Amino acid sequence: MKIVILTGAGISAESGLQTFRAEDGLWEGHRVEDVATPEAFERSPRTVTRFYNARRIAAAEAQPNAAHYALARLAEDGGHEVILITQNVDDLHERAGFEGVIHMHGSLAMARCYECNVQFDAPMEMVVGDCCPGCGAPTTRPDIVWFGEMPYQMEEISDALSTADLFVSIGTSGNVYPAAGFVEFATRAGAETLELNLEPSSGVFENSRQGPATVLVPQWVEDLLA
Ligand code: BV8
Repeated sequence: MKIVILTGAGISAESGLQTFRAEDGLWEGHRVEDVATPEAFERSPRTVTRFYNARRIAAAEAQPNAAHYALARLAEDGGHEVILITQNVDDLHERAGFEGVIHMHGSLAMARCYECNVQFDAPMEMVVGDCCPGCGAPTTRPDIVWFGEMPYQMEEISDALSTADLFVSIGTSGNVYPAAGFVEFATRAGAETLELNLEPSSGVFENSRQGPATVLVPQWVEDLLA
């Protein structure tokens, strides 16, 4: 069976990483539009750089949880073709052993030059004006897809969604597009759909289970591999 999985901040919540929609609508004390847009970076590059440095450190200090490990086990088993698309910018899926994660919103581990577009490993703490290892210009930024920017690997994602037998959404509120539209795309392409989330999201799924990812995901994988 070809399984396409989309994960969001909820799968990393039990690893101690904050999700985006805390009740006060603030995210690590910031409004999203003040730190996750190209305009924000233009307007206050130090604030945005500091914000991502703090999240890069938090992600490095966090540990993958049972949900991350269960997805790696599912892929390793080889009984099913598993494609994992994550909206998360942490590397917990990789550190749990999942290979070939599609980071559609970029990754804290990477930086890029907005002059020559070369991508490179991000230092733990980036500094505004750091020079690009490619062209030497002082034009480096976190390799994160901000609001208003095109997500990565959309071609690969469309191919996966149009040929999936099963689409599973884990730990995402379904607020941000185009990711929030994947379930509809998969449904139209004839896939079964399942949501594993703390509470129902805005998406329409054939099956939906509520609970913490560290309980639901290992259970779902065990049932599949049994
Ligand atoms: C694009 C990287 C087009 C940043 C992120 C008006 C103006 C401009 C744009 C738009 C607009 N209207 C709509 C748009 C499009 C916009 C959008 O969707 N906006 C929303 C707000 C309406 N989208 C974009 O701009 C995208 N690009 O459209 O480009 C384009 C076309 C042509 C040419 C150029 C461009 C780009 C969006 C990407 C933004 N970057 N992340 C960073 O991380 O710093 S988005 C960020 O929030 C995440 O990556 C994620 O995608 C998103 C939502 O977060 P979730 O993962 O869902 O987390 P959330 O907190 O919301 O929910 C957590 C869930 O987990 C909850 O349901 C909770 O119940 C559950 N949970 C909690 N604990 C647990 C749990 N579940 C299980 N177990 C637990 N323990």
